[in-house]
Amino acid sequence: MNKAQYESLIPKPVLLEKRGGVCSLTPESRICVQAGSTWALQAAEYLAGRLRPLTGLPLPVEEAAQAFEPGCIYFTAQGAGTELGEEGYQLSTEEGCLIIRARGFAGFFYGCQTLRQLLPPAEGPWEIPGVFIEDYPRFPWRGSMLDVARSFFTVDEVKRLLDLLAAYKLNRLHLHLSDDQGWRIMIDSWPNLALHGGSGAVEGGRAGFFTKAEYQELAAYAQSRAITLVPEIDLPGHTNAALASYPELNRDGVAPGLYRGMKVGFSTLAAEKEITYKFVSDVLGELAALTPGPYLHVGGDEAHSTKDEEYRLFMGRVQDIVAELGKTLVGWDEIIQAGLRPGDLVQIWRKDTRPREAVRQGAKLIMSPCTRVYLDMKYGPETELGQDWAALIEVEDAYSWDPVSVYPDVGEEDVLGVEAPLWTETIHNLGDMEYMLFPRLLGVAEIGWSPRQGRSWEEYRLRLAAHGPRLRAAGVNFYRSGQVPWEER
Ligand code: IFG
Repeated sequence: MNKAQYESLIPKPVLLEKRGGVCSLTPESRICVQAGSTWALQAAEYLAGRLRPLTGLPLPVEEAAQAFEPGCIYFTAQGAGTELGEEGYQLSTEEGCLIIRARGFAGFFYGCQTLRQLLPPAEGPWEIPGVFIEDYPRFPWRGSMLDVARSFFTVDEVKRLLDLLAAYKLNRLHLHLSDDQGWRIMIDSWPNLALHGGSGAVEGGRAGFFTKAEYQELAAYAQSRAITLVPEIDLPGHTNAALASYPELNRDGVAPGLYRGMKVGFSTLAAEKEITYKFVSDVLGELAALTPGPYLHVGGDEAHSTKDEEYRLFMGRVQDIVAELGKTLVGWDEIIQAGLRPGDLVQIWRKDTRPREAVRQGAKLIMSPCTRVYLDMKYGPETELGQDWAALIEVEDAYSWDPVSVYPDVGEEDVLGVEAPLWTETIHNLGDMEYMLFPRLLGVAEIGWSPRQGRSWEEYRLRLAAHGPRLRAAGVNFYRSGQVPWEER
């Protein structure tokens, strides 16, 4: 049993006790599900779908047998304590079989992700080392953001990202669907947004847009991997693609051309025009109807061309619209100045923002500090891709920080979690996306999931090194940082 399978688990479990023996998967092995548990059955089917092609074993999924049989995998809710919550699980080898105990789909699903990492990355023997694991997340919001507006990414590419997020127990994918350079979702009542606004991109980027069916396909795919899609329509700034699509949205009634540059802050909706609020209401209404998750992200960032008073007026009406849709509002930290409502979520990204003010108004924080988790930032000066305006972010920089210690006056209960954005002004294809996200995103996943105490770069870097063969087996185009002694097995 190579140690890697114990010591390359990412994110690190809350509790792991090594035990003797193994659970060996053989042609006789079955995946058994407690009768009546639809969540367990869904997770078991997912696991079978992943292990059959990997191992070549039949691994039939059946209703749970009474007695536990060696070489079998069991899913059951019995014995799953309340401390596990919705996303926690217990995974243990007992009498040569493997048992996953959980209370909800996410728990069973995350037990499968850990089980996958306890099996070898690519070759047999398919043995799970004797182990007892009890595990559950520190934060409920653990995510990444893909900017499909500067440069578009296809349904299959987003599905690939969702698979990789799920492997590390990340449970939010924020899709930045609109910006100056592109509009990426069809809105039936304003079709030109996608038809015209989706026909451009940043220089060197890709044009395109999701049809409603494609967006719903992504939302369903995410849900089947315990991931909630968080759609963003950036308002009132970052709106050149919308303004270019409808002259009547513009203050002077003249539509600007499509924009292919990299500047920010030059565009704004006209807060004094009533049509602006019909536009916002129609767009968010159609998007809300498409989105199974509870969140609508309304952007709010870098509205440098919107007067402060106009911004406050505009954001107040947007909050009314989101509330009427029964959704939870998310916004970049500039929305703090517009006045928040209890339950709003504020995504902290800037160095000089005031999170205490947001918390005082009843908001919760999603931590995305640009100097730590803006993964469009270069690793180092030699990185060709990406930008460097916030910081150079090597693998250690993205790992060695804590969401609760970024600001002195923010406590554990104020922070909902962590999210690593990937802006795509310079990232135009899947390979480049993977290169910038991996391996830094694994560290973010650990920050979001694992206990704060005991976490250290010195220990993590060795675990990440041992995890390298797993990234390679998954075909991930990851950056071989010189900070990590990669095991090139
Ligand atoms: N800031 C802008 C993004 C993107 C980014 C690139 C936010 C909230 C710089 N706004 O980050 O649109 O241009 O690193």
